[in-house]
Amino acid sequence: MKQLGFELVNSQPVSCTTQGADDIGENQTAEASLPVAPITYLANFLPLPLQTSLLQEANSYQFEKPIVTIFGKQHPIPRSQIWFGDSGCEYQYSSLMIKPQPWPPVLLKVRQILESQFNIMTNGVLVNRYENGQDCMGWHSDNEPEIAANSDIVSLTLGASRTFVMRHMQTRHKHAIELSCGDLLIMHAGMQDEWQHAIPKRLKVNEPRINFTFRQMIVGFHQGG
Ligand SMILES: O=C(O)CCC(=O)C(=O)O
Ligand SMILES: [Mn+2]
Repeated sequence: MKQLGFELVNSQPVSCTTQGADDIGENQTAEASLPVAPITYLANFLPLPLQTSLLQEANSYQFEKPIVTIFGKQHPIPRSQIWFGDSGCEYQYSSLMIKPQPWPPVLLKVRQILESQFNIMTNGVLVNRYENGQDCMGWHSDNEPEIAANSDIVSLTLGASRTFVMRHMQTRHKHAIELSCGDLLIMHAGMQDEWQHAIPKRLKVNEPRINFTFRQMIVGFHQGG
């Protein structure tokens, strides 16, 4: 198996493999070091007390499972989600227009930590709740036009570990990284242009996972149009 790696900034080594999203076994990983995908991975970034209070707060979020139309057929998305953001930060997702809910206090604190520690400014966060390993997210890039060009997207994981897979759009090389409770993954500029990512099903996972992707939106993008 050919091993490739990631750009790692102030981070611990990651495990990766070049197999596909569907054929990556749960125990098949290997250490890698070559810089490839423009990401930064910080294992166990969020302090335990903040993990606990954020999980507690997330229990009160009003998650929804929107119905999307794919090739003319209607499907509920295979996870639930909620969008928090500043005023003027509407998010369009598979032809659905989602209005931002006001920031809850603990999530706002995490946003401020991202600003102070990394100088990463965000004004919206998509929270995805994967009930168990049946819930998943298909291949995609976060390349919607309302996301500020060349901005970083920061992903924080709580709860169950799940595999985050990346696929280079041109070479089709694939990598996988296991995201566990408290881990932070920063997708830098270029990631959404050159790579897709996904969360494949993991039938052995029985616990919920909550993922927060903090984004910088163009304020007012969907207003007046
Ligand atoms: O759950 C994850 O780690 C990925 C979430 C994601 O890709 C997204 O919200 O766009
Ligand atoms: Mn994404």
